Amino acid sequence: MKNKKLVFSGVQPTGNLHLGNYLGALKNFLALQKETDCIYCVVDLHAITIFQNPKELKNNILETTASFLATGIDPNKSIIFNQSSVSGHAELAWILNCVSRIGWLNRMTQFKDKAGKDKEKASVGLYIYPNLMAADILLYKSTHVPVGADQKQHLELSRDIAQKFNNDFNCAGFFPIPEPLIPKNISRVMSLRDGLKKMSKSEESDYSRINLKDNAEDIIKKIKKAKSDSEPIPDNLKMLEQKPEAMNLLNIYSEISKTSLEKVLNEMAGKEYSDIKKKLADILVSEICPVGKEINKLMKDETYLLQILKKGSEKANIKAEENLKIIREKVGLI
Ligand code: AQP
Repeated sequence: MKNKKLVFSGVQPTGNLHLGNYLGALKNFLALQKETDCIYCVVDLHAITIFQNPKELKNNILETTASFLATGIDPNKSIIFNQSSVSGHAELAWILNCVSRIGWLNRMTQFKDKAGKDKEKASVGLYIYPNLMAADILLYKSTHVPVGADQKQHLELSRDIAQKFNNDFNCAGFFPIPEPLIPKNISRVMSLRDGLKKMSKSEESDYSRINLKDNAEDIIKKIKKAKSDSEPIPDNLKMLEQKPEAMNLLNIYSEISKTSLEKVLNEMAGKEYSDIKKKLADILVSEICPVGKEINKLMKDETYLLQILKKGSEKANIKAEENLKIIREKVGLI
C-alpha cells in the first residue's frame, strides 16, 4: 500500500533564525501545509549536540516556535512541538544507532565542518546526530522532508537507514524511503560576507546574515554593506556564476520578488550593485519585518507558546507510540 504523503521537518533552536532558514525551510513548510499533513518540530535534542546555555536554550525553543507561527504555520493544521517532549525520538534513535553503520557516519561532511580540527573533543551526540535525524523522520513514517541543500547528505543517510531496517527486519515498505524537498531556485542562501559559505546562525559576524528579527534599519545597513563586485552587473548567467557574492544577492532578490534570475539579469545588466541592493533591501524590509514584529509579539506570551507545544506534543506522541509499538515488535523487543 502506498503511504499517504506526510511531511516532517525540524529546525534547531540555536538562536536567531535567518533568511537562509526562511527561504530554505520555513517558506516551504508553509506551502506544504496547504496541501498535506505536516509535522514541524523544534529539534532541541539536536541543538544540545553542541553545548547550549540552559536559559538561552529555553528561550530559543520558544522563539523558534514563535517563528513557525509568525511565518504562518497554523497549529490547527500542522503539528508543532519540541522534539524532547516526545521520548519516542530518542528511543527510535537508539534502535537506528544499531542499524546505521560507522562507515556511513564517517562520510558526513557536516560533522567534519562542525567538529573542526579537534574531532576528539566533539560530543558523541554531534557524531550520531544524523541517526537522530533519521529517527525524527521515520518515527512518523514521513514521506517528504523539506530542507535546505545543506541537509541533503543527512537525508540520503535517512534513506539508507530506512532501507536497511526494512531489509534487516524483513519488512519491505515498512518505513517509506523519505524524499527530500529542496527548493529549486535557491537551495542554499550564502553569507552576505562570503559567497562561498552558507548563511548560518553560528557565523560570528551578524553582518553575514539577515535575521528574521532584524529591524528595517538593520536590514538596510546589512544589505548596503554586503559584498558584491567592483564591476557592473553582468548580462549573462555564466559571468554571474563566477562572482559568488553577486550571484547570492541576485538569487535572493529573484526568489523573494518571484522573478526569474534571467529576467532580473535582463533588467539590471550594466547597472551598479547599489541599484539592486536598494531594491533588495526594500523587498526584504516589507517581507521580513512583519515576521520579526510578530515573533516579538508572540514572545511576550510564554503561556500561549507553551500551550501550543504541549498540544502539539500530545498529538505527535499518539502517532509516535502507534508506530513505535510495531517497531519494537519488529525488532523483537517485548
Ligand atoms: N543558508 C541556508 N540556506 C538554505 N537553507 C538553510 N537552512 C539553514 N541554513 C540555510 C535550512 O534551515 C533548516 C533549519 O536549519 P537548522 O537551524 O536546524 O540547522 P542548520 O542547517 O545547521 O542551520 P544553521 O543556521 O547553519 O545553524 P548553525 O549555525 O547553528 O549550524 C534546515 O532545513 C536547513 O537546511
